[in-house]
Formats: sequence, structure tokens, C-alpha cells
Amino acid sequence: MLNLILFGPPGAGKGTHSIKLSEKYKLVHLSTGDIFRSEIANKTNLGLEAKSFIDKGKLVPDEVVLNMLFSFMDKHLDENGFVFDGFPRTIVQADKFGKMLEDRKISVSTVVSLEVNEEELITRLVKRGLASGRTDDTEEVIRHRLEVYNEQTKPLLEYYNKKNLLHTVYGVGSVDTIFEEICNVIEKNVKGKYDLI
Ligand code: B4P
Repeated sequence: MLNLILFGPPGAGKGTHSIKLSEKYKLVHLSTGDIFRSEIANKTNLGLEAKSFIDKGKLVPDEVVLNMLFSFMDKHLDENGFVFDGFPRTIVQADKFGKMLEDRKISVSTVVSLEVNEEELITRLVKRGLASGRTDDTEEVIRHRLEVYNEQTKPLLEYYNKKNLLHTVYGVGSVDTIFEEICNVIEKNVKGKYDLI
């Protein structure tokens, strides 16, 4: 299986590029944020719980995220692989995820981190908030999400770097140029190990 993690701060382009990657390499797109938003729209118990954290710019508790992710993954284990978009976001998530993959004799193929400066992130998310009405895309909540990213998620860069899985792509510029660079990085690093479509 080809299992890609697209990593980056809120607004870095993870969602944008994950969709394109899942189409290009025929992978399952697994966005924890999208799953939560769909649960919220359907007013499920999981959605109601997630909403209380998301609206404040906080992370949803690890246990809730992991249960949801494992049950989603187990339904798709016979596919080519996954693009993980917005997961993992904490060291606890990454550790438990690693063990879960090991139990199923699969592994993370590569991690691509999108680097975008804070000013650009805020501009993008405020713009999206105005267009979409997303309740977590207001300036105050975005600033809190960035703090949470720096405290809880950024340490994963070192975590995956130590495992020799981390590759960085500059995420400012046209979507097509950035996507081409992401594909180059993936193809260079997984070459010979997987049949890329
Ligand atoms: P997510 O849904 O993952 O949202 P995000 O971090 O804002 O990234 P997103 O994918 O939406 O943004 P993108 O960069 O694609 O998470 C939302 C919330 O859910 C979290 O705050 C958290 O509460 C919760 N959650 C999710 N996963 C969790 C987990 N594992 N653990 C705990 N909690 C979790 O795009 C941003 C904008 O930029 C778009 O409008 C896009 O069009 C634009 N854009 C993209 N590329 C661009 C470019 N090159 N130039 C200009 N604009 C660009």
C-alpha cells in the first residue's frame, strides 16, 4: 500500500493537494476534518462532540479521532493506499497510528510537509471563511488554531524526520506548481517500492 501523509499548518493546502493526490495515484482520501464536518452536518453524537472543539479552534480529543480513523481505515484495507490529510496532529495520534499500522503489517510510505508563512495562512483562511461561512475560519479562531498547531502538531516534524520519512515542499505559489513538486518528491522517495499509477 502507498500511504502518504500530507502535513502542514491550517490553510497550508493539505485539503487542496490531498484531493489531487488521491485522484492521481488512486488512493483513498482520508481527511479527519472532512469526516468531522460531515458528522456535524448530520448532527450525529460524534459531530456534536467534535463541533464543541472545532468551533473554538481546539483539537478534537485523541481518543475520539483515533476510534473514528481506525474504523474508517479498516473498511478500506484492500485498496491501493491512503492520503492522510490533517492526521496525525499530535504525538499520541502518531504513536497509536504507527502501532495500528504495524499490527496490520503496513507502514507510512512518506510524509510531505507544506511550508507556508503565518501571514499567508491567515489571509487564505479568512478568505475561505468569508466564502464558506466555516465557523472555525474567523480571524480569532484561526490565530488560536495556529497556536495549537505550533504547540501540539509541529513537534511531529521532528518525529517523522527522525524516522527518515519527512520531505518539505514550499507551499506558496500556484496550486499546479506546488502539486508538481509534491509529486516529484513522492515519486523520488517511493520509487521502486510501490507501483505508482
Ligand atoms: P482541517 O479540516 O484539517 O482543516 P485545516 O487545518 O484548516 O486545513 P484545510 O485542509 O482545511 O486547509 P487547506 O490547507 O486545504 O481541520 C479542521 C479542524 O478539525 C481542526 O482545527 C481540528 O479542530 C479538527 N481536526 C481535524 N483533524 C484532527 C485531528 N487529527 N486531531 C484533532 N482534531 C482534528 O486550504 C486552505 C485554503 O487555502 C483553501 O481555501 C484553499 O483553496 C486555499 N489554498 C490552498 N492552496 C493554495 C495556494 N497555493 N494558494 C492560495 N490559496 C490556496
